Amino acid sequence: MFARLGVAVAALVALTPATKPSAPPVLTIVATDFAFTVPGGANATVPAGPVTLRLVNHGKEIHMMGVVSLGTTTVSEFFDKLSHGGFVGTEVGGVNGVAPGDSATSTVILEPGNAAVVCYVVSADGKLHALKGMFAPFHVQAVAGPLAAEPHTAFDVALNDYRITMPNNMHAGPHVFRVENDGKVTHDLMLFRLSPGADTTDAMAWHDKPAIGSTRAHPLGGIVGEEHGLYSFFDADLTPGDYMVLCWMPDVKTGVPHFYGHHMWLKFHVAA
Ligand SMILES: [Cu+2]
Repeated sequence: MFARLGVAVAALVALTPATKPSAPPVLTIVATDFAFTVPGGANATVPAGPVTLRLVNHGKEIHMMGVVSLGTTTVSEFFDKLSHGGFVGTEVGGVNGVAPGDSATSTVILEPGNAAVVCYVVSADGKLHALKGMFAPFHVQAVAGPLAAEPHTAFDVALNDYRITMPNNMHAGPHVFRVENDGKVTHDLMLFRLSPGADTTDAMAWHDKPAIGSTRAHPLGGIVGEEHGLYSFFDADLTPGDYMVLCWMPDVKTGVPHFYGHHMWLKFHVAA
């Protein structure tokens, strides 16, 4: 009796090691004009909890990668809605604008179920990249043990309707930002490095040609739309200079991006 109990306790101890949570798994996705290559293809699966997404842009246009959590909704239902101008699912963030030849990283918190990555950049012909093929499904699997640890963050960014709040004592170096949406509507955050002499209008020129952008405002990723109450993370290696963050989400009534219609942008300086 006691011997049997001893074996059972030993087995339990072996199954629950007292180790600290691991770093999030990293999923590297390659963007081309106009497709996403996801490791595992149609069978791509990631564990629930924090997952780090790295977007590598091998295309000639700017790309981004929004993550939509679908639960039991199928990806074909999602795509059907999207191609008719509608939307279904929960926007949980993603990697925002990445220039050709660049890469950027973001960590999102995923719930089990169906999910998809989507590029919402609009080409010069007015067509959404997603509808040209930049759309890929993946599956989020429930985890029995502890979830991966969230990234250690250097800076907190708060998004509200319609304001961005972030520290103004930024210094150069690689940083992790935690971006929380405290507003009622969905917001995103795109980061630009401004060329010397460039001003905010250079970043805002993106409104007119998002697939090409502006040579005086270089995109450095950020996070794609996240809904009320959600948070996610992005990495940025900052050199000294001037930067700008802005929210690209369209207003629910007018369709005009928040940075344009609601002045939801912020310029900041990074010291050496
Ligand atoms: Cu916004």
